[in-house]
Amino acid sequence: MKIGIFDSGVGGITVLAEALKELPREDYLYYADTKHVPYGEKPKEIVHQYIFEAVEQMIAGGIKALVLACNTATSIAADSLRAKYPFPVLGMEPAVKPAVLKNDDQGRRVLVFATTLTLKESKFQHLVARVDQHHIVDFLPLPELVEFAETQQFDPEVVVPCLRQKLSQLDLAQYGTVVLGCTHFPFFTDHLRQVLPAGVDIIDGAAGTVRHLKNVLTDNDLLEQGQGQVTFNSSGDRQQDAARFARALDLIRSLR
Ligand code: DGN
Repeated sequence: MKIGIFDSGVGGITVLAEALKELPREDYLYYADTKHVPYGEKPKEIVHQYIFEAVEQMIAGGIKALVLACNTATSIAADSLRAKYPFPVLGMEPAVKPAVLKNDDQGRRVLVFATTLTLKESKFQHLVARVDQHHIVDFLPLPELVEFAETQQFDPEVVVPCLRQKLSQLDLAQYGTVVLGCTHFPFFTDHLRQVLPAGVDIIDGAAGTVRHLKNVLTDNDLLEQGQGQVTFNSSGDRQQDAARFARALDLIRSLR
């Protein structure tokens, strides 16, 4: 059976790439709800319903575990999916904790980028309240990057000025680490480096989630010797989406 990897769109490809690196003998079903992307600015209840519909499609494709390769979907539906389905459900978590641990004693601040929904949800707020004792964490929604990733707009002449404008309100010199709390954002690591001061770390949650996936598969005796095959599926135009996802997979592999 396959490992199911889910996102609203192309962002989960950044997690798929990591999974293929760490678990190359597994087979994967990558499913994206491209009919409804972006999730990040929509009402929570509607997004919750979209996610359950998408997961039913994935179950029909035969999955043994589900990775919510989407911070927004994780905040909204991970707990209710776990309550409903018997297979392991893994999610993303913005890497705030390691960022705080690293910067707290150096007197630097941490900047988290995510979708509006992720930042608004109690899961994120509780995480920050738990780990950010000295109030060093700031956050900013960057829905523009989701749009750019979906339209495969990676031209630095378009993306970098947009980032400069969005970040102009912040004193960037005070940050030690930037946390990418949306799986669409790692495509823009090089663009962000052009805007952030030299030396700022940029981290995301893909490696942590895949490490967790490996442990869960091992503990549940679910590891398999497959072919490393990836099946792409989506709620939108499947052929076009599959071609887009394959290009995105090549891109993220070239960046890491
Ligand atoms: N890639 C998703 C995330 O990590 O939150 C959401 C993108 C979106 O649908 N806005």
